[in-house]
Formats: sequence, structure tokens, C-alpha cells
Amino acid sequence: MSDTVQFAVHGAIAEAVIDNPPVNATSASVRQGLAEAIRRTEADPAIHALVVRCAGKTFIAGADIREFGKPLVEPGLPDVIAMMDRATKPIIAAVHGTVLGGGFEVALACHYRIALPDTKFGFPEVNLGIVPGAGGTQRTPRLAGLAAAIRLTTEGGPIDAAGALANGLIDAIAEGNLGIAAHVYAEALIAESKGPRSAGQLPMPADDPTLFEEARQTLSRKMRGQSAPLKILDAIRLGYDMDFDAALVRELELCRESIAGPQSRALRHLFAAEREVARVPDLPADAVARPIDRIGVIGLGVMGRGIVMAVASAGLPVMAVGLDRSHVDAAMQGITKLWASSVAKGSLTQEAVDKRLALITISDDPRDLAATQLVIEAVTEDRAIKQAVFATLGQMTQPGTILASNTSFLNIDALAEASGRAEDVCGMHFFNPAHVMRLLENVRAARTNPEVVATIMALGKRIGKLPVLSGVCDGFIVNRMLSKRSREAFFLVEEGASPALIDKVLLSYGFPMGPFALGDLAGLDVQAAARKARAASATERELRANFVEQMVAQGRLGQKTGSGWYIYDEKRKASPNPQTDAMIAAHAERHGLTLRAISEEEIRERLLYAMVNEGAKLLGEGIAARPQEIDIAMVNGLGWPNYTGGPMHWADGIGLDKLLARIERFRAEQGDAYWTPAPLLARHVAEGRGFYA
Ligand code: 3H9
Repeated sequence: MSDTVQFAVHGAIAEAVIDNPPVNATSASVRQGLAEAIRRTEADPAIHALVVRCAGKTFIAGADIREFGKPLVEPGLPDVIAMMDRATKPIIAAVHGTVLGGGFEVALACHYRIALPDTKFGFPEVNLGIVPGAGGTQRTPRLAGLAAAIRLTTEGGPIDAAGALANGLIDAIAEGNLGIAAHVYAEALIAESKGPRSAGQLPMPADDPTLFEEARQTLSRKMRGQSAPLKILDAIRLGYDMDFDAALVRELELCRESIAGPQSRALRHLFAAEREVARVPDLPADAVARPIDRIGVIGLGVMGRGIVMAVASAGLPVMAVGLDRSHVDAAMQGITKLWASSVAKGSLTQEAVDKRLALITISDDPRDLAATQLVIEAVTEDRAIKQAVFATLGQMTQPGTILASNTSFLNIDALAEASGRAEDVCGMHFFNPAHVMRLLENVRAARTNPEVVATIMALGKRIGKLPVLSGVCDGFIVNRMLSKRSREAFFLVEEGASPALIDKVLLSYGFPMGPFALGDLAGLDVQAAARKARAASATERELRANFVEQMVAQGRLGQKTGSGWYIYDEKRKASPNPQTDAMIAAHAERHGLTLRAISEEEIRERLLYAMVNEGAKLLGEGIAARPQEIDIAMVNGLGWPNYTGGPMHWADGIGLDKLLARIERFRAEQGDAYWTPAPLLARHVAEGRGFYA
């Protein structure tokens, strides 16, 4: 047989058990083993049915992503699936765990499907920029109807066993031992003389062009810029335009084209990078995570509340400490209100909310943090206040209790010294809203114990976050790179590019919004405060580009006051703001600046290359250990479009030599202070390599 598929015969029933860790992907040996199992079943007159199931924690979770881009080893998955479809004896898929992508397609090609109750099914191909290629877009509508098929294949989200049963995607839910249940099921089929049946023989459901059109519009909005979702709709439509077999051939072509395209390469890169960043390269093997079963949060402003919610949502007890009773009460009211709105929307049950609330203990006395193993500090972003809090925490918590700051810009080494227990101190920088955003920048300070690093990386995952490790610097990875984009955006306005044009350029690149719309959303007062905090190290030109301060002085704080870079109506819909044009014109006159027309290309390059160059500096300085950290942080923290693979992957695609040449040109035009190429970038170009290879 094959290394990964065991074939056994029990009476009239044959069984193929796939064992291909970690996720039983359909690697070459699995395909070969399955093909052989079908051949043997067909050839042996004593066998009347074949059960296909998997060892380990899951049924097949998809095609083997690691084989993509390499020459195909026969047989391909569609060939194996065609053998199943044509088999003359019933094949039963007995499934558990996560039945995904090519795994779901294998199951759908089997003639009968039974599943354990907690099984999840789905077509996550779309998240990898891929069109399902082994019949998923053809069998699903025939079994589950058009609406369910469109939803499953284009949205990528899972459906549970009960949903799959209700939608006709499986035949039964099995209790107890899956192998035994499958055997019993197969025996019953044989006893009732139920033969094979192919979903391909079923008719397509009635066509519904409106459904396709609505899906097209929704996907164009929700997954803006991505080609796979729309290609998947095209693939489903094939079922109406040609017969089943021809549709399968064309579906496979669309699948292969999508795999070869840049968007899928980028998304697969992120899939691998996401797993890579969880492995910190230089942690000693004996750096084991400390046990954490009680967390403290001190400071209950917007960030602190979000962190409390994130921790409690993960089922961990949390001691929430605020400045005084009224702050604590206000925080709890805020948290309760947010969760109540989730209940009202139907995304959470009241029972789940009650469980979470029961995990939160409130206090206004830092001494109550003594029983925690990790405290996340989220007090006001002020050096003196934070240092005082760290000094208190150093005294009031046990040695070994991890003290993590949620600071965005302050120096964690200084906080570490203030605590008197520097080896227990680190950063855990959440993004707003902290209970929603996945990215978590974990920060290793100069004296952080490796065990602390191991603990916060593991804890981040446990509370549903995507932890990325950063070193200490001003702004860590995301905010440091973003600050270069903001600077360039203000300069571009001073030179003549309108904020609306700049926003449009970034929007069409794929960001969810441009820097000025984002500033209005976040609040220009917040931005002004951040600029003030960094004024001491700012250049004259940076200080001169004081548009934000000018607007704040006029009471224009962005969306919350109805006016900022844009004007907002009561529904917060933006329109151009004549005051902004007047402000820019007056600013230019005051400072004797000549405004010029700036091309969209220059705007795009200056905004994005400024960030890539800063990313290269982060790498060169060792703040980010690998380009993966940067790509994952920027995609998940800033909304850098995922289908470009993140700034460093994208830059490799452009070619670092071209990038360096543009940076040198901007340096000549704008000055060394803003456009000195990162030494690492220059070195990579000299060596003819990219950030990745
Ligand atoms: C497809 O099926 C195309 C077909 O329609 C058409 C064919 C013609 N291949 O996530 P984890 C590895 S496209 C190879 O940490 P979890 C993963 O890299 C595919 N390897 O575990 C990691 O390795 P490492 C459609 C894979 O328990 C290890 O498994 N399917 C694959 O948190 C553990 O992964 C998908 O897109 C794979 N397909 O989550 C499913 N999948 O430790 C993608 C995983 O060396 N996979 N690995 O880094 C997932 O969503 C999650 O991995 C899963 C498990 C939910 C299965």
C-alpha cells in the first residue's frame, strides 16, 4: 500500500485509514494509497463496501499546500476523486475534526458521509486565494443548494456537523467510536442493497442570477481586491453552462490558475509566516512557559477594558484594577454594554457573557494583583505615571510574576528598571479594539527572561491573539513603520497632493482606509497628542507640517466633531471639507511653499516604500527577527492588504534593486533625514537577494 494509508478488510467491508500527520493532507502518498484502496476494493468480489477515515485529530484538512508550485506526482487529487465517483461499490467517508478543502471534496465524492458531532466542514481555499479544484464548486450546490454553496465556498468559514446534516452535505451524525459506527453504517447499506451514488448525478439547483449578483457585490466589497472569491462564483456557474464532467475539468483549470497567481502565493506565504512567527528562533530549549491561571490588568481605559475582555473571553480569570471606584465602575459598565450589544446582534449568547463576566474581579487596589502570575499594565501613556506603576507592581507582586506593559511608544527598558525586577518585564502591545484585533506585539526588553518570552507567546495564542515578537524601539514594528507613512503623507500634502487623493491611492492599493480618513476616525486630538509626545525628536519640517494641530485648535477633531480632514454627516458619511483646502492653501502661503501636481505613482511609492525601508531597518537592527514578523504584524495590525503578502513579501516581488533606486531618488529630492536607505536593503541589493531569499 502506501506509507500513509492502511488498508484492511473486515468481512465484507474494507477500510482505508489515512495517517499523514499533522493534518492528513492529501500528499502524494495519501493519493496513491487511496487509489490503491479503491482498486483493491473493486477487484475483490468478497468486499462490498469501503470506509475511508483518518487517524489522528482530524479527517483530511486539505490538499498538501507544501506541494503547490512543485511538479505534480500522479495521481492528482481529482483523479482519485474520479475513481471514487465511478466506483461500483459504496464508499463511506467517516469524518471527524476539520474536514477542509480537498478533504471536504474527498468526503463529498464518497457516496455516503457520517461524521462525529463536533466535526467542522469548510472550503478555506478562498483564504489562500485558491478556487477549490476537486469538485467542491460542483458537488456542493447539487447537495446543499445554491445559497449554501456560494456561502461555503466564497466565505471560507466552517459549518458544523448539525448544519452539514441539515444542508444535505452529510447523511448521519455518529456517536461514540467512529470506526465502529462507520462499520455498522456500511453493514446497514449492504443489508439494504444500497449501492454507490454520485453527487455529480444530481441536477444543479434552480439557477438564481440574483443570488450570484448579490454575492458578487458583497464579495467585491468585503474582499475588495481579491480575485479568488469572484473566480469561485464563476466556477459554480460552470454547473449551469456545461455538464458535470466538463465543469470539473474547467474548475481544475481555474484552481491551477489561482494557485499559480501572485495573490495565492502571497496568501500562502502569510499562512506559513503566521505559523513561523510562533516559533521564536533564538529561545533556549529550556525556556519553558510559566504557568498562568490568573491575570491582572491595571488601568481600565479603552485599552485596559479591551484587554480585560480578551482575557475573560478566553476563559481566564482576570483581576481588573482601576484608578478608583468610579473608574472601575465606568469600565465595567462599558464592558457590559459592549457585550450586551453582541448579544443583541446575536454574535454572543447571554450565557457566554455571564460566564465571562463571572471571570472578572474588580478592584481599585493594586495590592489585589498579588495573587496573579501576569499583570498587563494599560495606564495612561505617560512615562512618569507608567514608571511609578511599574515601581508599585515590582513591590506588590511576587517575584516571577510577569509585568507586561501595553505601551505603544515608551521605552520598556526604562519601565523594567523602575520595577526593580527587569527580568520579569516585557511588553504586550495590543491593538485597538483589543478584544477584536488579532495582532499582539510581544516585546522583549534588554533584560527580559527567555521564560517570560515563551510565556507571553503561548499566552497570546491562548487568548486568541496572533503574537509577534518585537524588540524595544520607538513604536515597535507597526507604529514605527506607520509613523514613516504618516510623515510622508503630511509632506505630500505640503507639496500639493490633496488628502483625498492620498487616501484614494492607498484605498486602491488595498488598505481599508487612507491615512487621513483613519486620522479622522481615531481622533485628531489623539494624533496631536502623539505628535506632541514626539516633538522633541522631530525635525523642523515635521513640526512645520502641523495640520493636525491647526485643526485641533479650531475644534475639528475628526468624526467625533463632524469635521476634520473631511466633513461628516449624521451617518458619518464623509465628504470633502472646504476648510481643509483653505487650511492647506494658507499653510503653503504662510511658509512660502509651492504646491505641485503629484502623480498617484509617486504618492504610492513614497507612502509604501517609506514603510518598507523602515521595515528593512527593523530587520537590520534585529528588532524584528525575520521579515515574517513584519509581514504578519503589518497585515494584521495596520490592514496592509493580505493578498500582497505584506510589505516585505511585496517588496521582494518588485525587486529590491528597483526599490533602492527609487529610495535613492527620493533621497536626492527630499533629503537624507527622510530617505536614507536601510543598510540591510543596500546589502541585499549588493548580494542580489530579497528579504526572503
Ligand atoms: C486545497 O485543498 C485545494 C483543493 O481544493 C484542490 C486540490 C486539487 N497542507 O494550523 P496549525 C500544517 S487547498 C500542508 O498550526 P491547528 C501547518 O503548516 C488547502 N500542511 O494547526 C502546520 O505545520 P507546521 C485547503 C498543512 O490545529 C501544521 O499543519 N485547506 C496544511 O491550529 C499544523 O497546523 C486549508 O486551507 C495543508 N493543507 O489548525 C486548511 N494545513 O507545524 C489549512 C496545515 O510545520 N489548515 N498544515 O507549521 C488549517 O486551517 C489549519 O492548519 C487546521 C489545523 C485547522 C487544519
